[in-house]
Amino acid sequence: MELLVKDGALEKMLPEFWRAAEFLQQQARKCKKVIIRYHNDADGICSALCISQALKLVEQAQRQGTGEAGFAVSANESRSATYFALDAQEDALRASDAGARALFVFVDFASNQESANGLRELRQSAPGCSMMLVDHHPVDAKTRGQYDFVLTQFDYGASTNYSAGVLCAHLAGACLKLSEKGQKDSGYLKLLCDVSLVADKSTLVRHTKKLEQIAHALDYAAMQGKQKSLEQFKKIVFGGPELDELIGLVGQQAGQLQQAAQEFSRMKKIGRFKVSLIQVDKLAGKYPGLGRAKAVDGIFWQQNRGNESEPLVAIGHGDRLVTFRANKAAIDAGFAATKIVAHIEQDLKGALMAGGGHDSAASLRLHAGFGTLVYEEVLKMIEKI
Ligand SMILES: [Mn+2]
Repeated sequence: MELLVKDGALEKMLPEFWRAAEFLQQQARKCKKVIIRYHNDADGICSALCISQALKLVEQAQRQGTGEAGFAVSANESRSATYFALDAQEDALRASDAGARALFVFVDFASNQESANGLRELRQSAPGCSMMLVDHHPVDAKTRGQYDFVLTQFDYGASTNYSAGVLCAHLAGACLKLSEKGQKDSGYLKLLCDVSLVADKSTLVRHTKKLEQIAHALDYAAMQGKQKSLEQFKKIVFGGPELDELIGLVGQQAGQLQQAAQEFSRMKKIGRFKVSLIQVDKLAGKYPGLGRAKAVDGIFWQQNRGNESEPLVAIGHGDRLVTFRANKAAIDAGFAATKIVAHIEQDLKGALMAGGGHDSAASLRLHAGFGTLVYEEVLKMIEKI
């Protein structure tokens, strides 16, 4: 199998991709129904597209080769990094609809500690189901125990500089190879892989204008209105009128965010970092297709442009949310959002509903009224780095 990006850890993962591909195909055949659950952003969407493409071809080959009935594949978004018990109840209904066992594939989310409950609920409500995780976020030990198979680069010494899409593209590549259908889809997988890496700000790929446009368009489309089908997302990836229209909307939004940066953020030097303090509640509901955390993301990348060598951290703070973004210079200077999240999880447990992410981007969702307390604690921690 051809590697789609050059990276030492990825090469070491090759046998793991084969094992994961075997697992995915075996379970898909056995369970008759595959339910993909993807994080609702460009990386999650690229990941789901990779897996569904691979399974489609595997299923076709199986039907044509053996005359057996195939399996069904469906996909549903998750708007949170956490898989909740309520999601599990919904999924259990979907599984029972099929009148059979189901294989659940979770991509780009559901690896944090808070997801363990939801996964346990799924195990109970959809008896006999099989559960697989493909994610580049740190996998909590307890949560990991809920899965039948976990594919993560952390087992091979790589960092979160990966995307879930790079893992899914190689998993899909291994599936296609196993079903001997490979080559003609590798261009598509490569594109999805690269878009996902650009979307998650990875340095493993060159950020061309075209890749950035597709990544932004997917992010925008994901947040707009009702859930879209994977077919709709696929059209955006391939370009054409859908992509052009979204590029226009993304451009308008960038202008609005530039203005928001002036109105709702202020810069402060804290310790060794330049910190952009953003009033996140002021951003709520203002930008079609952008939640508060994503709006902070947009402002942060605007402020970072042209100043990449200075350690910049953005903190979006509101009544129920504290969210972080950091550029590479800040990470190199010692900033790690995961350490802050872990500290809050331990010391201000009562304030926290859910928290997670990686060192350069993470969020804390809080119970109402705890915003100021947590925000002040975060500032103190940054000063000490
Ligand atoms: Mn991701």
